[in-house]
Amino acid sequence: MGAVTWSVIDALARSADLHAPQVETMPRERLAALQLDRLRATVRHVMENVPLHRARLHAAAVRAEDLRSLDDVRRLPFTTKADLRDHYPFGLFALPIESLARIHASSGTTGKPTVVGYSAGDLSTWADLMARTLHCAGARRGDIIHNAYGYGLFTGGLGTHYGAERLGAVVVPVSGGSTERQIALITDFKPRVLCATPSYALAIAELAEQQGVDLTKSSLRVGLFGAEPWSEAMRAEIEARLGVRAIDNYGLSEVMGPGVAVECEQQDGLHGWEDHFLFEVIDPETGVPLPEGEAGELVITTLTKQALPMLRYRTRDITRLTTAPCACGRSHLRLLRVAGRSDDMLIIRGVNLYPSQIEAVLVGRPGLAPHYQLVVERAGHLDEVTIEVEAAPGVAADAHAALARDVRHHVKSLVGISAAVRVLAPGEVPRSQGKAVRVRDLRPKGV
Ligand code: DLL
Repeated sequence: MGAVTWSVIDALARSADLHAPQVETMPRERLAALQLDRLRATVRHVMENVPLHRARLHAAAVRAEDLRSLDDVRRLPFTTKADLRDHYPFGLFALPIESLARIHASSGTTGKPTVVGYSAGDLSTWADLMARTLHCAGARRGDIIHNAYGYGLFTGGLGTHYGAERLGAVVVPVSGGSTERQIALITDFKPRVLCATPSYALAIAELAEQQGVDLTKSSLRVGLFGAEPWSEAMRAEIEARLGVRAIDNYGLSEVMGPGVAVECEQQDGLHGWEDHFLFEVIDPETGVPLPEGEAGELVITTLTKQALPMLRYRTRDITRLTTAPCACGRSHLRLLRVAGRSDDMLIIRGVNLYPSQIEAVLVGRPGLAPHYQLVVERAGHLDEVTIEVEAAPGVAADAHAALARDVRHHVKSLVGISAAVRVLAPGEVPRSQGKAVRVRDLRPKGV
Protein backbone atom coordinates (compact mmCIF):
# COMPACT_ATOMS: atom_id res chain seq x y z
CA MET A 1 0.00 0.00 0.00
CA GLY A 2 1.42 3.44 -0.92
CA ALA A 3 2.27 6.19 1.53
CA VAL A 4 -0.68 8.40 0.55
CA THR A 5 -3.27 5.75 1.32
CA TRP A 6 -1.68 5.05 4.66
CA SER A 7 -1.70 8.72 5.63
CA VAL A 8 -5.39 8.91 4.72
CA ILE A 9 -6.06 5.91 6.96
CA ASP A 10 -4.03 7.49 9.75
CA ALA A 11 -5.94 10.76 9.47
CA LEU A 12 -9.26 8.91 9.57
CA ALA A 13 -8.13 6.92 12.55
CA ARG A 14 -7.09 10.04 14.43
CA SER A 15 -10.40 11.79 13.82
CA ALA A 16 -12.43 8.76 14.91
CA ASP A 17 -14.36 8.79 18.18
CA LEU A 18 -13.04 7.57 21.49
CA HIS A 19 -13.66 3.92 22.28
CA ALA A 20 -15.95 4.57 25.25
CA PRO A 21 -16.56 8.34 24.93
CA GLN A 22 -19.02 8.69 27.81
CA VAL A 23 -16.72 6.98 30.26
CA GLU A 24 -13.45 8.38 28.93
CA THR A 25 -14.64 11.98 29.15
CA MET A 26 -16.79 11.59 32.28
CA PRO A 27 -16.58 14.76 34.43
CA ARG A 28 -14.26 14.16 37.36
CA GLU A 29 -16.96 14.65 40.00
CA ARG A 30 -19.07 11.90 38.43
CA LEU A 31 -16.02 9.70 38.12
CA ALA A 32 -15.34 10.21 41.84
CA ALA A 33 -18.94 9.31 42.74
CA LEU A 34 -18.70 6.15 40.62
CA GLN A 35 -15.39 5.27 42.29
CA LEU A 36 -16.81 5.72 45.78
CA ASP A 37 -19.78 3.46 44.98
CA ARG A 38 -17.53 0.81 43.54
CA LEU A 39 -15.02 1.12 46.37
CA ARG A 40 -17.74 0.42 48.91
CA ALA A 41 -18.93 -2.59 46.89
CA THR A 42 -15.35 -3.90 46.74
CA VAL A 43 -14.89 -3.53 50.50
CA ARG A 44 -18.19 -5.36 51.07
CA HIS A 45 -17.10 -8.12 48.69
CA VAL A 46 -13.71 -8.73 50.36
CA MET A 47 -15.22 -8.42 53.83
CA GLU A 48 -17.55 -11.29 53.00
CA ASN A 49 -15.17 -13.46 51.01
CA VAL A 50 -11.48 -12.96 51.85
CA PRO A 51 -10.44 -13.87 55.42
CA LEU A 52 -7.20 -11.85 55.31
CA HIS A 53 -8.97 -8.64 54.27
CA ARG A 54 -11.80 -9.27 56.73
CA ALA A 55 -9.35 -9.61 59.62
CA ARG A 56 -7.45 -6.49 58.63
CA LEU A 57 -10.60 -4.43 58.10
CA HIS A 58 -11.85 -5.52 61.51
CA ALA A 59 -8.52 -4.57 63.06
CA ALA A 60 -8.70 -1.14 61.38
CA ALA A 61 -12.38 -0.85 62.41
CA VAL A 62 -13.53 0.13 58.91
CA ARG A 63 -16.74 -0.95 57.23
CA ALA A 64 -17.92 -0.18 53.70
CA GLU A 65 -20.51 2.29 54.99
CA ASP A 66 -17.78 4.24 56.84
CA LEU A 67 -16.29 5.30 53.51
CA ARG A 68 -17.82 8.75 53.00
CA SER A 69 -15.38 10.19 50.48
CA LEU A 70 -12.55 8.87 48.38
CA ASP A 71 -10.06 10.22 50.92
CA ASP A 72 -11.35 7.55 53.30
CA VAL A 73 -9.49 5.00 51.17
CA ARG A 74 -6.57 5.90 53.45
CA ARG A 75 -8.30 4.04 56.24
CA LEU A 76 -8.05 0.77 54.33
CA PRO A 77 -5.09 -1.57 54.89
CA PHE A 78 -2.42 -2.02 52.21
CA THR A 79 -1.95 -5.31 50.35
CA THR A 80 1.53 -6.38 49.25
CA LYS A 81 3.16 -8.96 47.03
CA ALA A 82 4.20 -10.76 50.23
CA ASP A 83 0.49 -11.19 51.11
CA LEU A 84 -0.05 -12.96 47.78
CA ARG A 85 2.99 -15.16 48.35
CA ASP A 86 1.98 -15.96 51.94
CA HIS A 87 -1.44 -17.09 50.74
CA TYR A 88 -0.15 -19.00 47.72
CA PRO A 89 -1.75 -20.06 45.50
CA PHE A 90 -5.43 -19.03 45.88
CA GLY A 91 -5.76 -17.65 49.41
CA LEU A 92 -6.70 -14.09 48.44
CA PHE A 93 -9.32 -15.14 45.88
CA ALA A 94 -12.80 -13.88 46.67
CA LEU A 95 -14.61 -16.50 44.58
CA PRO A 96 -14.40 -20.30 44.75
CA ILE A 97 -11.73 -21.62 42.40
CA GLU A 98 -14.22 -23.76 40.47
CA SER A 99 -16.17 -20.66 39.48
CA LEU A 100 -13.16 -18.98 37.83
CA ALA A 101 -12.32 -18.94 34.15
CA ARG A 102 -8.54 -18.41 34.08
CA ILE A 103 -5.35 -18.26 36.13
CA HIS A 104 -2.21 -16.27 35.31
CA ALA A 105 1.03 -16.06 37.25
CA SER A 106 4.14 -13.94 37.25
CA SER A 107 7.40 -15.62 38.02
CA GLY A 108 9.36 -13.71 40.58
CA THR A 109 13.13 -13.94 40.69
CA THR A 110 12.90 -15.81 43.99
CA GLY A 111 10.48 -18.35 45.39
CA LYS A 112 6.97 -19.09 44.29
CA PRO A 113 5.18 -17.25 41.50
CA THR A 114 2.44 -14.74 42.21
CA VAL A 115 -0.87 -16.30 41.17
CA VAL A 116 -3.86 -14.28 39.97
CA GLY A 117 -7.35 -15.43 38.99
CA TYR A 118 -10.21 -14.15 36.81
CA SER A 119 -13.91 -14.90 36.63
CA ALA A 120 -15.59 -14.85 33.21
CA GLY A 121 -16.84 -11.38 34.13
CA ASP A 122 -13.31 -10.24 35.00
CA LEU A 123 -12.04 -11.48 31.63
CA SER A 124 -14.76 -9.52 29.89
CA THR A 125 -13.91 -6.34 31.81
CA TRP A 126 -10.24 -6.90 31.00
CA ALA A 127 -11.00 -7.31 27.28
CA ASP A 128 -13.05 -4.07 27.36
CA LEU A 129 -10.28 -2.17 29.11
CA MET A 130 -7.61 -3.53 26.80
CA ALA A 131 -9.73 -2.66 23.75
CA ARG A 132 -10.03 0.88 25.16
CA THR A 133 -6.26 0.90 25.77
CA LEU A 134 -5.44 -0.20 22.21
CA HIS A 135 -7.88 2.36 20.80
CA CYS A 136 -6.39 5.14 22.97
CA ALA A 137 -2.96 4.24 21.57
CA GLY A 138 -4.25 4.60 18.01
CA ALA A 139 -5.34 1.06 17.05
CA ARG A 140 -8.66 0.77 15.25
CA ARG A 141 -11.28 -1.82 14.35
CA GLY A 142 -10.07 -3.78 11.31
CA ASP A 143 -6.37 -3.17 12.02
CA ILE A 144 -4.03 -6.13 11.91
CA ILE A 145 -2.32 -6.28 15.30
CA HIS A 146 0.98 -8.18 15.54
CA ASN A 147 1.10 -9.33 19.15
CA ALA A 148 4.66 -10.22 20.15
CA TYR A 149 4.01 -10.25 23.91
CA GLY A 150 4.61 -13.72 25.34
CA TYR A 151 1.57 -16.00 25.50
CA GLY A 152 1.13 -18.20 28.56
CA LEU A 153 1.10 -17.45 32.26
CA PHE A 154 2.37 -13.91 31.55
CA THR A 155 -0.61 -11.54 31.18
CA GLY A 156 0.89 -9.57 28.26
CA GLY A 157 0.07 -12.01 25.43
CA LEU A 158 -3.47 -13.13 26.25
CA GLY A 159 -4.47 -9.78 27.78
CA THR A 160 -3.56 -7.94 24.59
CA HIS A 161 -5.04 -10.72 22.46
CA TYR A 162 -8.57 -10.56 23.85
CA GLY A 163 -8.49 -6.77 23.91
CA ALA A 164 -7.57 -6.73 20.23
CA GLU A 165 -10.43 -9.13 19.43
CA ARG A 166 -12.86 -7.05 21.50
CA LEU A 167 -11.77 -3.97 19.55
CA GLY A 168 -12.67 -5.74 16.33
CA ALA A 169 -9.08 -5.91 15.18
CA VAL A 170 -7.38 -8.85 13.50
CA VAL A 171 -4.86 -10.29 15.91
CA VAL A 172 -1.74 -12.20 14.90
CA PRO A 173 -0.89 -14.24 18.04
CA VAL A 174 2.81 -14.63 17.29
CA SER A 175 4.08 -14.41 20.92
CA GLY A 176 7.72 -13.58 21.72
CA GLY A 177 10.78 -15.16 20.11
CA SER A 178 11.66 -16.50 16.62
CA THR A 179 12.60 -12.99 15.62
CA GLU A 180 13.30 -13.90 12.00
CA ARG A 181 9.75 -15.20 11.64
CA GLN A 182 8.37 -12.05 13.27
CA ILE A 183 10.01 -9.99 10.54
CA ALA A 184 8.67 -12.25 7.78
CA LEU A 185 5.14 -12.02 9.21
CA ILE A 186 5.31 -8.24 9.53
CA THR A 187 6.45 -8.05 5.91
CA ASP A 188 3.79 -10.47 4.63
CA PHE A 189 0.70 -9.76 6.79
CA LYS A 190 1.23 -5.98 6.88
CA PRO A 191 0.08 -5.26 10.45
CA ARG A 192 -0.61 -1.62 11.34
CA VAL A 193 0.01 -2.19 15.07
CA LEU A 194 2.89 -3.87 16.91
CA CYS A 195 2.65 -4.91 20.58
CA ALA A 196 5.88 -5.96 22.35
CA THR A 197 8.17 -5.05 25.19
CA PRO A 198 10.28 -2.05 24.12
CA SER A 199 13.46 -4.10 24.37
CA TYR A 200 12.03 -6.82 22.14
CA ALA A 201 10.78 -4.24 19.63
CA LEU A 202 14.36 -3.05 19.37
CA ALA A 203 15.62 -6.62 18.90
CA ILE A 204 13.16 -7.00 16.00
CA ALA A 205 14.33 -3.71 14.48
CA GLU A 206 17.96 -4.75 14.79
CA LEU A 207 17.57 -8.13 13.12
CA ALA A 208 15.48 -6.58 10.35
CA GLU A 209 18.28 -4.09 9.65
CA GLN A 210 20.83 -6.91 9.56
CA GLN A 211 18.63 -8.71 7.03
CA GLY A 212 18.30 -5.60 4.89
CA VAL A 213 14.59 -5.16 5.72
CA ASP A 214 13.65 -1.51 6.26
CA LEU A 215 10.81 -1.61 8.80
CA THR A 216 10.38 2.17 8.62
CA LYS A 217 8.89 1.49 5.18
CA SER A 218 6.63 -1.28 6.49
CA SER A 219 2.91 -1.11 7.23
CA LEU A 220 3.54 -0.52 10.98
CA ARG A 221 2.19 2.80 12.26
CA VAL A 222 1.49 2.31 15.96
CA GLY A 223 3.44 0.45 18.65
CA LEU A 224 2.22 -0.35 22.14
CA PHE A 225 5.21 -0.96 24.33
CA GLY A 226 5.22 -1.81 28.01
CA ALA A 227 5.78 -4.45 30.70
CA GLU A 228 9.19 -2.95 31.56
CA PRO A 229 10.63 0.51 32.21
CA TRP A 230 11.91 2.44 29.20
CA SER A 231 13.10 5.98 28.59
CA GLU A 232 12.28 8.85 26.24
CA ALA A 233 15.61 8.16 24.53
CA MET A 234 14.44 4.60 23.88
CA ARG A 235 11.15 5.93 22.51
CA ALA A 236 13.01 8.13 20.02
CA GLU A 237 15.20 5.18 18.99
CA ILE A 238 12.22 2.84 18.47
CA GLU A 239 10.20 5.46 16.60
CA ALA A 240 13.14 6.13 14.26
CA ARG A 241 13.95 2.46 13.61
CA LEU A 242 10.42 1.06 13.32
CA GLY A 243 8.61 4.07 11.88
CA VAL A 244 5.82 3.83 14.46
CA ARG A 245 4.32 6.15 17.02
CA ALA A 246 5.58 4.45 20.17
CA ILE A 247 2.99 4.44 22.95
CA ASP A 248 3.72 3.49 26.56
CA ASN A 249 1.27 1.13 28.25
CA TYR A 250 1.38 0.03 31.86
CA GLY A 251 -0.19 -2.72 33.86
CA LEU A 252 0.55 -5.49 36.33
CA SER A 253 -0.83 -8.96 36.91
CA GLU A 254 -1.78 -8.42 40.53
CA VAL A 255 -4.21 -5.71 39.48
CA MET A 256 -5.27 -7.18 36.10
CA GLY A 257 -2.47 -7.23 33.50
CA PRO A 258 -1.94 -4.82 30.59
CA GLY A 259 -4.75 -2.27 30.19
CA VAL A 260 -4.42 -0.35 33.47
CA ALA A 261 -2.94 2.83 31.97
CA VAL A 262 -1.86 3.99 28.52
CA GLU A 263 -0.69 7.11 26.71
CA CYS A 264 -2.93 8.87 24.22
CA GLU A 265 -1.65 10.57 21.06
CA GLN A 266 -0.27 13.41 23.22
CA GLN A 267 2.40 11.01 24.58
CA ASP A 268 2.41 13.01 27.78
CA GLY A 269 1.56 10.67 30.64
CA LEU A 270 -0.53 7.51 30.77
CA HIS A 271 -4.29 7.76 31.36
CA GLY A 272 -5.17 5.44 34.24
CA TRP A 273 -8.68 4.00 33.82
CA GLU A 274 -10.32 5.41 36.92
CA ASP A 275 -13.72 3.79 36.43
CA HIS A 276 -12.02 0.47 37.32
CA PHE A 277 -9.04 1.48 39.47
CA LEU A 278 -8.36 3.94 42.25
CA PHE A 279 -4.83 5.34 42.05
CA GLU A 280 -2.79 6.80 44.91
CA VAL A 281 0.87 7.69 45.32
CA ILE A 282 2.43 7.18 48.74
CA ASP A 283 5.75 7.78 50.41
CA PRO A 284 7.29 4.30 50.18
CA GLU A 285 9.01 4.71 53.56
CA THR A 286 6.09 5.97 55.66
CA GLY A 287 3.07 4.81 53.64
CA VAL A 288 1.60 8.33 53.85
CA PRO A 289 -0.29 9.47 50.71
CA LEU A 290 1.53 12.21 48.80
CA PRO A 291 -0.08 15.26 47.20
CA GLU A 292 -0.72 15.17 43.45
CA GLY A 293 2.45 15.74 41.45
CA GLU A 294 4.90 14.29 43.98
CA ALA A 295 6.88 11.20 43.08
CA GLY A 296 6.33 8.07 45.14
CA GLU A 297 5.05 4.51 45.10
CA LEU A 298 1.93 3.83 43.08
CA VAL A 299 -0.86 2.14 45.04
CA ILE A 300 -3.88 0.72 43.21
CA THR A 301 -7.26 -0.42 44.52
CA THR A 302 -9.38 -2.42 42.07
CA LEU A 303 -13.00 -1.24 41.85
CA THR A 304 -14.69 -3.95 39.78
CA LYS A 305 -12.57 -7.10 40.07
CA GLN A 306 -14.54 -10.12 41.29
CA ALA A 307 -12.12 -13.05 41.59
CA LEU A 308 -9.13 -11.17 43.01
CA PRO A 309 -10.11 -7.75 44.32
CA MET A 310 -7.14 -5.76 45.61
CA LEU A 311 -7.24 -3.21 48.40
CA ARG A 312 -4.49 -0.59 48.14
CA TYR A 313 -2.02 -2.85 46.36
CA ARG A 314 1.53 -1.55 46.76
CA THR A 315 2.95 -1.82 43.24
CA ARG A 316 6.48 -0.71 44.19
CA ASP A 317 6.47 1.26 40.94
CA ILE A 318 7.61 4.85 41.23
CA THR A 319 5.56 7.52 39.44
CA ARG A 320 3.65 10.80 39.82
CA LEU A 321 -0.02 11.53 39.16
CA THR A 322 -1.70 14.50 37.51
CA THR A 323 -5.38 15.32 37.10
CA ALA A 324 -4.57 18.30 34.84
CA PRO A 325 -6.79 18.25 31.72
CA CYS A 326 -5.29 16.50 28.69
CA ALA A 327 -5.62 17.90 25.17
CA CYS A 328 -7.17 14.60 24.03
CA GLY A 329 -10.32 15.35 26.04
CA ARG A 330 -10.13 12.31 28.30
CA SER A 331 -10.84 13.17 31.92
CA HIS A 332 -8.99 10.24 33.52
CA LEU A 333 -5.84 11.15 35.44
CA ARG A 334 -2.37 10.55 34.06
CA LEU A 335 0.56 8.63 35.53
CA LEU A 336 3.96 9.85 34.55
CA ARG A 337 6.20 7.31 32.84
CA VAL A 338 7.15 4.65 35.40
CA ALA A 339 10.90 5.06 35.76
CA GLY A 340 11.37 1.82 37.66
CA ARG A 341 10.41 -0.26 40.66
CA SER A 342 11.61 0.54 44.13
CA ASP A 343 13.13 -3.00 44.18
CA ASP A 344 15.19 -2.22 41.08
CA MET A 345 16.61 0.88 42.67
CA LEU A 346 20.32 0.60 43.29
CA ILE A 347 22.10 2.71 45.85
CA ILE A 348 25.54 3.47 44.56
CA ARG A 349 27.63 5.31 47.14
CA GLY A 350 24.54 6.91 48.59
CA VAL A 351 23.01 7.92 45.25
CA ASN A 352 19.70 6.32 44.27
CA LEU A 353 19.85 4.93 40.77
CA TYR A 354 17.31 3.37 38.41
CA PRO A 355 18.61 1.53 35.34
CA SER A 356 16.40 3.73 33.15
CA GLN A 357 18.43 6.78 34.22
CA ILE A 358 21.52 5.15 32.74
CA GLU A 359 19.49 4.19 29.67
CA ALA A 360 18.59 7.83 29.14
CA VAL A 361 22.32 8.67 28.94
CA LEU A 362 23.33 5.75 26.72
CA VAL A 363 20.57 5.48 24.14
CA GLY A 364 21.05 7.74 21.15
CA ARG A 365 24.68 8.59 22.02
CA PRO A 366 26.84 8.50 18.86
CA GLY A 367 28.96 5.36 18.52
CA LEU A 368 26.79 3.30 20.88
CA ALA A 369 24.05 0.72 20.25
CA PRO A 370 20.97 0.82 22.55
CA HIS A 371 21.83 -2.46 24.29
CA TYR A 372 23.15 -2.39 27.83
CA GLN A 373 23.31 -4.09 31.21
CA LEU A 374 24.42 -2.89 34.61
CA VAL A 375 26.66 -5.19 36.64
CA VAL A 376 26.47 -4.58 40.38
CA GLU A 377 29.22 -5.86 42.67
CA ARG A 378 30.21 -5.44 46.27
CA ALA A 379 33.62 -3.94 46.94
CA GLY A 380 34.19 -3.97 50.70
CA HIS A 381 31.08 -2.29 52.14
CA LEU A 382 30.25 -0.37 49.01
CA ASP A 383 28.27 -1.29 45.92
CA GLU A 384 29.89 -0.60 42.59
CA VAL A 385 28.31 -0.57 39.18
CA THR A 386 29.84 -1.35 35.81
CA ILE A 387 27.94 -0.27 32.73
CA GLU A 388 28.25 -2.72 29.85
CA VAL A 389 27.11 -1.15 26.62
CA GLU A 390 27.58 -2.16 23.00
CA ALA A 391 29.35 -0.18 20.35
CA ALA A 392 27.26 0.57 17.28
CA PRO A 393 27.92 -1.69 14.28
CA GLY A 394 30.99 -0.53 12.34
CA VAL A 395 32.71 1.22 15.26
CA ALA A 396 36.38 0.16 15.38
CA ALA A 397 37.55 -1.66 18.53
CA ASP A 398 40.25 0.94 19.13
CA ALA A 399 37.54 3.57 19.56
CA HIS A 400 35.97 1.70 22.50
CA ALA A 401 38.18 3.20 25.21
CA ALA A 402 37.35 6.75 24.17
CA LEU A 403 33.63 5.89 24.03
CA ALA A 404 33.84 4.41 27.53
CA ARG A 405 35.49 7.60 28.87
CA ASP A 406 32.77 9.69 27.23
CA VAL A 407 29.98 7.59 28.81
CA ARG A 408 31.65 7.67 32.21
CA HIS A 409 31.87 11.44 32.04
CA HIS A 410 28.22 11.90 31.03
CA VAL A 411 26.94 9.44 33.62
CA LYS A 412 28.90 11.30 36.28
CA SER A 413 27.60 14.70 35.26
CA LEU A 414 23.98 13.74 34.42
CA VAL A 415 23.23 10.99 36.95
CA GLY A 416 25.80 11.83 39.62
CA ILE A 417 27.46 8.46 40.05
CA SER A 418 30.92 7.17 39.21
CA ALA A 419 30.61 3.98 37.20
CA ALA A 420 33.10 1.81 35.37
CA VAL A 421 32.17 1.48 31.70
CA ARG A 422 32.92 -1.41 29.34
CA VAL A 423 32.14 -0.95 25.68
CA LEU A 424 31.40 -4.33 24.10
CA ALA A 425 31.35 -5.47 20.49
CA PRO A 426 27.99 -5.62 18.66
CA GLY A 427 25.88 -8.62 19.76
CA GLU A 428 27.64 -9.14 23.11
CA VAL A 429 24.80 -7.89 25.33
CA PRO A 430 22.07 -10.55 25.55
CA ARG A 431 18.89 -9.67 23.60
CA SER A 432 15.49 -10.05 25.25
CA GLN A 433 12.40 -11.76 23.88
CA GLY A 434 10.25 -10.34 26.67
CA LYS A 435 11.28 -8.29 29.66
CA ALA A 436 14.94 -7.25 29.34
CA VAL A 437 17.36 -8.12 32.13
CA ARG A 438 18.96 -4.75 32.84
CA VAL A 439 20.85 -5.60 36.04
CA ARG A 440 23.27 -8.46 36.72
CA ASP A 441 23.55 -8.50 40.46
CA LEU A 442 26.77 -10.21 41.54
CA ARG A 443 26.54 -9.10 45.17
CA PRO A 444 26.67 -11.87 47.75
CA LYS A 445 23.12 -13.03 48.52
CA GLY A 446 21.50 -12.23 51.85
CA VAL A 447 23.81 -9.33 52.68
O1 DLL B 1 4.04 -6.64 32.70
C1 DLL B 1 1.65 -6.49 32.36
C2 DLL B 1 1.87 -5.81 31.07
C3 DLL B 1 1.97 -6.56 29.91
C4 DLL B 1 1.93 -4.41 30.99
C5 DLL B 1 2.14 -5.93 28.68
C6 DLL B 1 2.08 -3.78 29.77
C7 DLL B 1 2.17 -4.53 28.62
P1 DLL B 1 3.74 -8.15 35.27
O2 DLL B 1 4.51 -9.20 34.57
O3 DLL B 1 2.97 -8.50 36.48
O4 DLL B 1 2.66 -7.52 34.30
O5 DLL B 1 4.75 -7.00 35.60
C8 DLL B 1 4.30 -5.79 36.14
O6 DLL B 1 6.11 -4.54 35.14
O7 DLL B 1 4.75 -3.54 38.28
C9 DLL B 1 6.13 -2.62 36.48
O8 DLL B 1 7.21 -2.75 37.38
C10 DLL B 1 6.52 -3.18 35.14
N1 DLL B 1 5.85 -2.45 34.05
C11 DLL B 1 4.75 -2.82 33.37
N2 DLL B 1 4.46 -1.89 32.41
C12 DLL B 1 5.40 -0.91 32.52
C13 DLL B 1 5.64 0.32 31.84
C14 DLL B 1 2.92 -6.88 33.10
N3 DLL B 1 4.90 0.73 30.82
C15 DLL B 1 5.44 -4.84 36.37
N4 DLL B 1 6.70 1.08 32.28
C16 DLL B 1 4.97 -3.51 36.90
C17 DLL B 1 7.47 0.67 33.30
C18 DLL B 1 6.27 -1.27 33.58
N5 DLL B 1 7.30 -0.48 33.96
